[in-house]
Amino acid sequence: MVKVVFKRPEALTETPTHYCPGCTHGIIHRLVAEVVDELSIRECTIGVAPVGCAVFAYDYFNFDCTEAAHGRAPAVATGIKRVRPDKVVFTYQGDGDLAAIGMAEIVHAAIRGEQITVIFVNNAVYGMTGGQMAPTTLAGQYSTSTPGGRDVKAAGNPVRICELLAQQDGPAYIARVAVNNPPNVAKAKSAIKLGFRAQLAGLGFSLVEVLSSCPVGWRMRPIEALTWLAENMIPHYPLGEYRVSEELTKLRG
Ligand SMILES: Cc1ncc(C[n+]2csc(CCOP(=O)(O)OP(=O)(O)O)c2C)c(N)n1
Ligand code: SF4
Repeated sequence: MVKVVFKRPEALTETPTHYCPGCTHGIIHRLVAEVVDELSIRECTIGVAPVGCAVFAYDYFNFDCTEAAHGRAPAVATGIKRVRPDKVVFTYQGDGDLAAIGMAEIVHAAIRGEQITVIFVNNAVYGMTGGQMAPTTLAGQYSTSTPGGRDVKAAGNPVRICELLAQQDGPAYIARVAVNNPPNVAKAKSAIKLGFRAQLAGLGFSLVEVLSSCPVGWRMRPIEALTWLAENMIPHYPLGEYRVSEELTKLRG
């Protein structure tokens, strides 16, 4: 008899994704799906898809999903969770969605300590619309709207979301991870799982920022993009846990 050692998570449909070759959105989808399977919450999970490249996430996840326009995913998730506290509700948002048009929603949801989990995919550009500057674009970084590199005097400084939200009292868990190599992918999965566990235990808001590549928007080959992420994004966006509530610390033992 053949032993199965690797298979598609039940929480992913068999739909091929539309992501560009080398894009790490697909890895992050898989991690979320594996966590949902391992926590046995597939039948009570509701995802909220964003604008941006993950707009079709509802086609790829094998559980209930809805769509929220223009950064409003945390507000939509808040409504769903308050009406159905028995559901596990998460948003999946890019940096343009979350840190630009949706900045107010994410800050207020975190401050209120809404019982939702946020998967925040930071690839430092607006991927879907052509690789323009996002709030997270690094100083000096090329984008289609900063062809000479981001000039912070003209465009402001890149925003660090974990550091910003970790100052607030509402969040139970705030962490930043990356998916540029296998050890980091494993750590990313653990953080995503803890984010969901915080919600399951009713401990408050949780957000996991995932540093992700956009080889097409960055005009790089996939492997070059992963190296660029490690050498440029991680120094500016340090990985680690920025807030772990006391209750969550006890829960994870
Ligand atoms: C108010 C507003 N301005 C612009 C747009 C166009 N728009 C749709 S997706 C998107 C980029 C989203 O980028 P990001 O959230 O970083 O996700 P990615 O595509 O990189 O995964 C933009 C600007 C919009 N939908 N709403
Ligand atoms: S544009 Fe960038 S973020 Fe969007 S699918 Fe392609 S590589 Fe991924």
